[in-house]
Amino acid sequence: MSENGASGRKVALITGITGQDGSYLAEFLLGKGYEVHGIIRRASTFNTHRIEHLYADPRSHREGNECIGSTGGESSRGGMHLHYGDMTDSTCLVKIVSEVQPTEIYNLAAQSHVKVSFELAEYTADVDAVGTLRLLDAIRTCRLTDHVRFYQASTSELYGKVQEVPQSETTPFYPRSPYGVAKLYAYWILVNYREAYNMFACNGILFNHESPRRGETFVTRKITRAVAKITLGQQKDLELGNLNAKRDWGHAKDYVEAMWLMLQAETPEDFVVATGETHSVREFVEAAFKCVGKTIEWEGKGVNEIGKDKESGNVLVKINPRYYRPTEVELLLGDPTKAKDKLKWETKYDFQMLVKEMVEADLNLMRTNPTA
Ligand code: NDP
Ligand code: GDR
Repeated sequence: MSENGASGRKVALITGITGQDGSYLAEFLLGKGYEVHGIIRRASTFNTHRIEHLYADPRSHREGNECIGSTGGESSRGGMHLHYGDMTDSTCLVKIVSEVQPTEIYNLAAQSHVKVSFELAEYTADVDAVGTLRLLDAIRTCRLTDHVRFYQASTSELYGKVQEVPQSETTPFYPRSPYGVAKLYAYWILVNYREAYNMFACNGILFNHESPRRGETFVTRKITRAVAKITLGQQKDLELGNLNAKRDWGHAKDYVEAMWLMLQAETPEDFVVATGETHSVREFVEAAFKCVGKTIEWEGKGVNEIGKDKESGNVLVKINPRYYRPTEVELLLGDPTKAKDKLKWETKYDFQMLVKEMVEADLNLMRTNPTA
């Protein structure tokens, strides 16, 4: 049994709590009776829309948010505690870890967009690679290495250029973007700290996972938003890049449970979390349009390829090369056998359920708020 369980304290600190995964993880841990602390960045507009429902009174949260902005302190509402901080600022990380005395830390904060990382390569390395080092060192500075369990949001982007299919914990890494390379550093610094300081620290090598809370510029959400807007007459067509890239897409709700399971295990290990099924971007487009009764027919090749509505003949999908990446990850397919066997992790969602939930959520969103 974990040390956390023995001491009875269940205090989680989540970096990246305002993101897709952070919001589902916070919900999940609050449901398990954890005291949940999150690190948020100061932004010029509210960046807490994904976690507002976790506050007893969202209006009072906003006041609280202003309050922590002016005092530099902490906001606590509805069982959740928020702290201003940033992965680029080691002083604040030490201060927060020292104050919170967490039993579990989930490091989800990242500049997480692969294409953007080619434009913001140094910043991505600072946040995703050195940020992880800063947080691990904050734990050492606070003398908590024996008392805290650490989860690192590693990624299937580590595999990059195809070396082996399906990809498992033993597949060699070959990242193909500044994001992937930054995450490779984070992966190995965690392994090093685990071995050097005997820390309970795990890499979750998670394959793509999506949900209605997915950021709007990732391909799945971009597609489901466009399908909703096209259906409601708010948008004409959808521009995409590489339709042939294949991804192993799961649901974020299933994946945050795997994060937690890793930290409840007897020993700290690294795990692949995936569905074991892969689909192309093209297949995702077809499945999403099918949810609104449209069949897509493809014509042309490369940048000239188009996707037409079979019934009306209207062009609904076009290629725009600006969405191509300088180096692409063509095929991801994970082998989740170890997580299933050792953690007893199971998925509740399949591909069709995921696509349907995302399309329906975006239809509801665009009906009530066409400018969303
Ligand atoms: P999101 O992009 O939705 O969320 C990223 C979070 O990190 C946000 O809360 C963001 O804050 C925060 N953040 C960004 N930069 C900083 C910084 N400098 N300091 C503090 N916080 C920062 O990502 P996901 O929820 O999808 O992913 C969570 C983690 O898992 C990421 O590390 C990602 O790289 C990794 N991952 C994701 C996968 C996926 O398919 N979703 C698969 C494998 C790994 P703000 O809201 O202010 O922008
Ligand atoms: P990915 O996700 O790069 O796998 O990283 P993304 O949804 O951005 O791209 C998936 C694939 O779709 C292709 N694609 C497009 N992508 C975007 N964003 N926009 C487009 O218009 C478009 N057209 C085609 C891409 O080229 C790519 O092949 C995500 C992030 O969450 C990472 O943080 C995480 O580590 C990995 O998943 C696992």
